[in-house]
Amino acid sequence: MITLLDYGAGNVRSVRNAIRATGFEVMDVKVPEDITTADILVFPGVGSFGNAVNTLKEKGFFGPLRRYLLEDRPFLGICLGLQTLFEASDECPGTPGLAIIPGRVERFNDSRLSVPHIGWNGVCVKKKSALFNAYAGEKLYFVHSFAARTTPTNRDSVLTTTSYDGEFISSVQKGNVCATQFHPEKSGRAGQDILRNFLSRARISTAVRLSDDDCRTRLGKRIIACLDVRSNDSGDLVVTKGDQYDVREKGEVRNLGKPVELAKRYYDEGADEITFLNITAFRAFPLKDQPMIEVLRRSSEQIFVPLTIGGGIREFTDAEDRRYSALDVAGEYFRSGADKVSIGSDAVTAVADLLKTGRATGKSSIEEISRVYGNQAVVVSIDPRRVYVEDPGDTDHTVMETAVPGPNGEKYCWYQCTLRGGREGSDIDAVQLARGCEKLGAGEILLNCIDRDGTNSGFDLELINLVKNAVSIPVIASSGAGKVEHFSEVFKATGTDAALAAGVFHRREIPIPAVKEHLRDLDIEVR
Ligand code: 1PR
Repeated sequence: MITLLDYGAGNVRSVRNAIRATGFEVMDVKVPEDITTADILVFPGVGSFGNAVNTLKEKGFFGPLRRYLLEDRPFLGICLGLQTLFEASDECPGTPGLAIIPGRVERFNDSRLSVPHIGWNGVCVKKKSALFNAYAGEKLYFVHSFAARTTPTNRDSVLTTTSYDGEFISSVQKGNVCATQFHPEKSGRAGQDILRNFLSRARISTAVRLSDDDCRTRLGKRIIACLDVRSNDSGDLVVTKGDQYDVREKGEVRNLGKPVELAKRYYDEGADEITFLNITAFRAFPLKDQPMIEVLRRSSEQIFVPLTIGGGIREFTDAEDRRYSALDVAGEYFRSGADKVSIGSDAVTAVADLLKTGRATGKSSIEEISRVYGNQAVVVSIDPRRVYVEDPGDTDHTVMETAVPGPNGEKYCWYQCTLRGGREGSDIDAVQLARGCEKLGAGEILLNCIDRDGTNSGFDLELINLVKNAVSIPVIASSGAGKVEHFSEVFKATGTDAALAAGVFHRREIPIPAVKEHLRDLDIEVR
């Protein structure tokens, strides 16, 4: 029986599912005594350092947890569960951590790198430990903006390090107290092995220090499979795919498969993440859309890479006049197994307000959700389309000279953001939206392109460069992939952090392993 310390806010469903998949049962900490009586305690911190420590204190968990750790009892911290073991964090100066390991957690600080550090990176093993039994050097999944560094005082507890802006601590072990900055529950089969190694030993044997060889790891470029999901005319939930967002063929909604089965296939093929977009969620209250919640629940039981869900994340009032905030909607998705939510239309509205008043209200969906679940859990999905102009002076928007002229030979264009899946235009351009969302606290941009969607003609490199250069959060390039060369092209020609595709995967035109193999051949780092 594994005791899970869930202090309420986060997505611990994926941790629970991953533990169960290794054959163990899980019970939740409900009262402080549950910590005292635990045999093996797992703490997957979620949100921010300050929020985590303060919530532990409010619930009366902080003292018992610290005693449990000082007694050297079996413990696995994940992500913030590692960071809170340190003395303090720049994320919340003045709030002391559990102080089990000496040192301070710092923000990544290199303007050339995307922050958060999201994706699959390696680890350099500094100590021999049962935790990494049978570990064969696979990449593991990270998502964080802050990290601890090796110092002379904590060096003995450092199990592995990882390279990003220099070297940071990616796992620690002090006696029976272990913690990982990466997410074993989201790191595919390698992560499952690490979790099993920990859980199957009530006592982890003392780690033995290895030599201090120079070792560097590299963050991989991510390949994401995207499933646009909606009901077809018979009411069945199907994966569909449009041409420039039109998903109907001869009047019928295209049916390319069942969501959970298809997602599982992509997981087995080696997709680094799976994204579900509930593409008609703007029409109805998404929490009434139980099939979508069920898709998420079932997927998260069998898929151990990050799951993102988008569609309908905004404020709603239902037929009984009950109000649901965007945070309520997102919370339901997180509890059902999502690791990130993706906000489309509502992000345009939030940034329009921001631009109008010049200040953030703290009440937008992006701000509310990132405050509780952390920036890394909030993706903004941009649906832009090109608007051609003859002269840059014809508009106030960020205009770009393009190598792909318009229908009347126009050499300039700007990217108009749309709402409701391209059905409604806005006066916000893609650069304004991306910058605005970053300011409001989004952790990542999913950059679609209506002009390229479903065309198989390649990614819109001009758009991707424009947006990538405007923000420091990671950008996922989307729309237009038609052959493996399009993936290498987008990684070589832009700084994009990930590439997402739908049609080519659904129609089995390119298997995901073929994409990875092609990228590896060109020395582009992938998992
Ligand atoms: O506005 O918060 O409710 O979110 C709605 C979400 O649904 C948005 O993320 C929006 O992008 C998405 N969406 C709405 N309508 C459509 C549609 O296709 N009719 N999907 C749609 C479009 C893009 C992709 C596609 C890529 C890659 N999303 O899903 O996966 O373009 O395609 P390809 O590789 O086949 O070219 P809200």
